[in-house]
Amino acid sequence: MADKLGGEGPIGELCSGFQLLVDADKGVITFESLKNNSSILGLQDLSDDDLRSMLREGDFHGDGALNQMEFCVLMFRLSSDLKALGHEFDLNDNPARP
Ligand SMILES: [Ca+2]
Repeated sequence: MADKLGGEGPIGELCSGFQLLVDADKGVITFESLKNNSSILGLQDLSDDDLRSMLREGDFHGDGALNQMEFCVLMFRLSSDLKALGHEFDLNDNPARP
């Protein structure tokens, strides 16, 4: 699945976290699934409020959950924020347009 969405680049890696956090029954990331699986991504130190604001920030449609596209966009934005803080992420290795 992640292969189809993002290939091998950093975007694909960012999106692949979705599979770790998704609520298998609902097919989206909910507050509960995020909280239950947060330790997988090293997010266990985040408070409930932090997790909620993460969901809010990525939730375009206002349903309180993140689908895969919303999660990818959120992760991309968070990684861009990290980049701004001085961490290097190579997000420009997609083939150039013809
Ligand atoms: Ca949503």
